[in-house]
Amino acid sequence: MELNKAVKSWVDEMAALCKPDNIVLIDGSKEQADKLRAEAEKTGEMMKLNQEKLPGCYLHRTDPNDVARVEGRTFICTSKKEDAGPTNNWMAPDEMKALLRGIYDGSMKGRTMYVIPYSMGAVGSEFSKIGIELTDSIYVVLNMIIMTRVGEAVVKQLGDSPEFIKGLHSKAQLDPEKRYIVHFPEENTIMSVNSGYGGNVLLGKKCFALRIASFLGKNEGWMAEHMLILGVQNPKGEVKYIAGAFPSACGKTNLAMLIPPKKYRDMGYKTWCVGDDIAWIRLGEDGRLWAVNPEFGFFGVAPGTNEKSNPNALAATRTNTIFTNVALNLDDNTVWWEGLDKNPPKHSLDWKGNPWDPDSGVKGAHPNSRFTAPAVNCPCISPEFENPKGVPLSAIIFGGRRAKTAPLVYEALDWEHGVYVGSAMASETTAAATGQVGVVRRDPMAMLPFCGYHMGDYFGHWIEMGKKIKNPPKIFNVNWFRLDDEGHFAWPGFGDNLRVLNWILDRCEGKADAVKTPIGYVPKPEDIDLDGTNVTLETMKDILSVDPALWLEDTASVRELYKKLGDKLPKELAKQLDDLEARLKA
Ligand code: OXD
Ligand code: MN
Repeated sequence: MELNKAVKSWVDEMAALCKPDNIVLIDGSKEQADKLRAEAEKTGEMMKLNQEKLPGCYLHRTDPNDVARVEGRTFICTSKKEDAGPTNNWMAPDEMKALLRGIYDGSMKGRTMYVIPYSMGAVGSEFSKIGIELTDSIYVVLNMIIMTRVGEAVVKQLGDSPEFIKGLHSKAQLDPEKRYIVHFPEENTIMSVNSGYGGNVLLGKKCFALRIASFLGKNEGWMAEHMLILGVQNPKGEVKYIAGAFPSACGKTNLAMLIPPKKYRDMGYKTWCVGDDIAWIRLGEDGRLWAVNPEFGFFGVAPGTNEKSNPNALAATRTNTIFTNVALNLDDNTVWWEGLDKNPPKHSLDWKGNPWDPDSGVKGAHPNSRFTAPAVNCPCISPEFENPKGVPLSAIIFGGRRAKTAPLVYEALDWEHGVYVGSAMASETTAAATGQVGVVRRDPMAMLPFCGYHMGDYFGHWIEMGKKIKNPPKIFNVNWFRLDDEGHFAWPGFGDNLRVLNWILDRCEGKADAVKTPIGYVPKPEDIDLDGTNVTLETMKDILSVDPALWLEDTASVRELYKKLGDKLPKELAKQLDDLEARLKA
């Protein structure tokens, strides 16, 4: 396997900067991966788990100061500041490169630089794009092998082309003060340094497939979105696809792998996971939107994953999985996390590797501990997962965690109103990013931390796409987290969310009724099937209700966000906001 001239010359340049002792090209072979696993075991970078119970599984612990994405240290370095926009950190590219050069200089001394050729999307698909990640971490290599398609086939596909996304990662000294996750969208380049945490260092994921790809998508007329893709198969055997954007850790992976309630399984319903985190979406010849999941695995949050919440995800983690920052059961060399079951191991180490007492009040697993699992392990992985053409979208759903404001589900009036609904998304913060937990923040399309350019231009791109789509998917908003007056979740969620998805898909086919309200079309309480739940019609009425006063508070906060975007805010959205307020006041 021979790298082309463009790749070689960039690798040489980066090697001259980072000064590794060796350079190793990742070929995608099992032999090489086995060798790397053995080496990581020897150095303690990874720990082999019980190979009878968890064949091919390993545990890794990050530095305790390095357990989540660092939004404060993530930069979009476009040549003009206004192109990065007010929601991204920015520094002039030359200034940033000078700063980074100092940090990378000699950072790989005594280490090996691994060269990972990888494809986001099935190799050779029209949707797909190629990246090369350079890293001094075996953990990164082994994660990238799970999360992307790597090796020889990718090099062959790239051929002589200089068109690849450059990604340079060095753990350096894991110094949080010198930690930078930097994107140069105009140069197809990502530079990540002083971190070893997945979201910062698996450069194919958030950095490439969202930040760089969103920028490419805007210029090339497609969309890179922070969305799951789910197929719902009805008893007639027809499969309809839904893409959904939710802020981090809002039950997105659970929805992507939803299991229908028993009644529905008995009727013949099935659900298929195409993707749990990212969707690349293009306009098809039929005038519909088509989507692929560019990833090859799942980088899921472990805590809360269990037999009830997500048996498919749990099953996916039983072989060839890398666990990061979970607790280690010393009795049988298996892993544990909060919410896995009610039996925390008695004899164990916590995520930092310290002896752990479950009764101490200290958590065994870090709240943002993760599993990196091959997608093919998932029992409900879609037969279309590898389809190079993707799947056609019937609906797009936006969601968030709102105690009171948003009803269980509503449908946008049309595409432009749907773009407004996405732009107005909001949720409580979680542990996936560093910072305060439990604060409501606006997170348009769940892209706030992942948009590689000005958010106003991003909204504009959505509006422009809408003008080109002859058969657009309908757009909906869901809120599984509405609370009742006692502060309990009023909707059972999980598999029962299929009842809501069915209403959504019926709406797409003109088969379900709705009430037109100021915020959009809301189901009649009796239109959502409650048979087999203990939700009463009264409760359903309550969680479908819309309080104009609360909504006017919300629109005021959307107005603040819009103000920040200045004259890049599309006039269509400004009008949507005015119109919504007028409808709410009427
Ligand atoms: C993630 C996220 O998927 O933070 O890790 O969104
Ligand atoms: Mn995500």
